[in-house]
Amino acid sequence: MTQNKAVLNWIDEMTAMTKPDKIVWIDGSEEQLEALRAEACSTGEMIKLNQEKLPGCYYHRTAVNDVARVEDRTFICTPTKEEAGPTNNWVEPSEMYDRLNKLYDGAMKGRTCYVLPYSMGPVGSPFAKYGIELTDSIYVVLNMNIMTRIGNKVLEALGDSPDFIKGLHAKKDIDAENRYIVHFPQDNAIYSINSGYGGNVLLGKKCFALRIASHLGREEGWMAEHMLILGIEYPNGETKYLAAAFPSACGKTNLAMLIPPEIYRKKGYKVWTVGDDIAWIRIGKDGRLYACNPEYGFFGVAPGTNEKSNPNALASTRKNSIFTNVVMTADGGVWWEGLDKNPPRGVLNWKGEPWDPDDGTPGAHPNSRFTAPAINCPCISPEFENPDGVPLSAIIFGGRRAKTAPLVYQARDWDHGVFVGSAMASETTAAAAGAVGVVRRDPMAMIPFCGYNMGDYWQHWIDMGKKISHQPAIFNVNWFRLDEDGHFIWPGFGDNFRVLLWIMARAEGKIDAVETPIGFIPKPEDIDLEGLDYDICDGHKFTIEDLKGILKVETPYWLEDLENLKEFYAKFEEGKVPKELKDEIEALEKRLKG
Ligand code: GTP
Ligand code: SPV
Ligand code: MN
Repeated sequence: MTQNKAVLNWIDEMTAMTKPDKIVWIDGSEEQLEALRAEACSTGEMIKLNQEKLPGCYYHRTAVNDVARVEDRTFICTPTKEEAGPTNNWVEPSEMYDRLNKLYDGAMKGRTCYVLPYSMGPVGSPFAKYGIELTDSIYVVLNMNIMTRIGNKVLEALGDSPDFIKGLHAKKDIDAENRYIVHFPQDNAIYSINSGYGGNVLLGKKCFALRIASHLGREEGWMAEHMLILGIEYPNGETKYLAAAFPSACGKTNLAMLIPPEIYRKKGYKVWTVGDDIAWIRIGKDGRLYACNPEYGFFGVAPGTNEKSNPNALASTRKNSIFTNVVMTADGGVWWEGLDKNPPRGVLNWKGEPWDPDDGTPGAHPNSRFTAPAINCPCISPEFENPDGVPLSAIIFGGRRAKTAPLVYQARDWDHGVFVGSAMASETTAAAAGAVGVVRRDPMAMIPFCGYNMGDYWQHWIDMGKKISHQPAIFNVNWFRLDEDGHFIWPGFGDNFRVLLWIMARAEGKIDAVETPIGFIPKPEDIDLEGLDYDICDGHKFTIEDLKGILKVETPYWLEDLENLKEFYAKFEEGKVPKELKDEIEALEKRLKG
């Protein structure tokens, strides 16, 4: 426990409001966690899986109305609406506190309130920030134990300091109408009520490490980004790092754990995973950008994960993991669409109903997830716990675009790169409640996660560029171009390594490229296609002609997209979109019409 007055007073205040029967401090010990697992199994909240096949693994189903982040119920309650900006939901803070106080009144009656101290970033490192989550869910405690560093060591590191992020989570009635995910950046506070699903309730993740942290980063001169971090080890033993921002369910976990094609493995190339979802980025003493993964585990999309697409992710889930909303088999195993081609029979679907694979419904929810310890990952980077992070040579933006965006292009310079990030758009996925497959603007993959006005966020990016002596090169990728029949053209997954090598060669100024109105694209012969001689689909093999097709800049689509981007910029208050970005959009239009 702790003598920290700020912590104790806040807990008194919150528990006086929520009125739990019991308060239990989570110390992080294996004995206490094991007792909680047993308790959750005794009430049916969790199910122990087959311990021979999946040692230390558990299963959980959320309510059927509670299976994804809820962006329309997520609020950034800054003192003024302008501080939250046009892309966030906003309610005046005192009005929101009134609403919440009513909802939380007695919300934990008959329940236990767990006090969960956690750290984002290695405890005691320059990156680390501490939080305490009060929650009435054992599922949350057990997931946070995988996703973050928890327990007494965090309280010790915090000492008497009042500098911690306050998080209050109550499951209440899982009532979708009264679900709230609320952030008060000025108070370092997060409130979550009426949900029990991942991103809504594991408050260290999107709520703290992105929404609150992006606000802190702006004030303190660093950045919190929705980015994976990976290292490429070259045959000479050197390792270079990059970070990449893709929207939810657009391939971060897959890219972070990529296994290079055989021809490269034979030469001695290797990819190391530093992070798969969030990067905190600071300026190092040498003037370069350094990135650290504040998380301790992976909360990954299950469907589509298999021995071929992402063997490292699959291996990470084989012990001490939690599976949410997947299929549970009769012998206590798990299954999801895309795991293999043999759907099991006599099983229960994500809703807990007997499921027949032939009935046309998915067995696992499309946003079903695994929670796996990062240390389980066979390719976890030796730098994973480096308190100073890893130096970035390149930053990649990307999205899911059937048309428009080419496979890869490089921005002209930092400011143009920030523009490219601001111009990101992607088809929506099952990671958030709402329609799937609709193109929406998603600058830097941060539209659901930026804790302040996105115009100010862009300015922060521009300003950071001015403060660093070595700016990483900035790129945009799109693995998701479709042909007329709706098939992916680019093979993707491990073969994305071919594009990463071009990116790194460009970042180091080692090869030429073709200048186009949108930036630099590869000479087709500079993307090595050796070994890409397998069937992608229906007997089709990827050819240099296909490559040329997906590298083409389709001017009419770009001009159309520019109009859409202008409308998006126009949503911002006068003067909020940085002048640098306005200059970039004008220059791009000129070059395209050139
Ligand atoms: P969040 O955890 O929601 O932030 O998602 P993420 O960005 O980590 O996405 P993830 O790697 O889990 O991939 C999501 C989906 O995209 C899965 O169904 C993958 O199979 C698919 N996917 C990932 N990489 C590729 C790729 O290179 N090509 C294609 N076609 N699909 C991919
Ligand atoms: C995402 O949606 O980007 C995720 C999953 O990584 S969640 O934790 O639900 O936000
Ligand atoms: Mn994510």
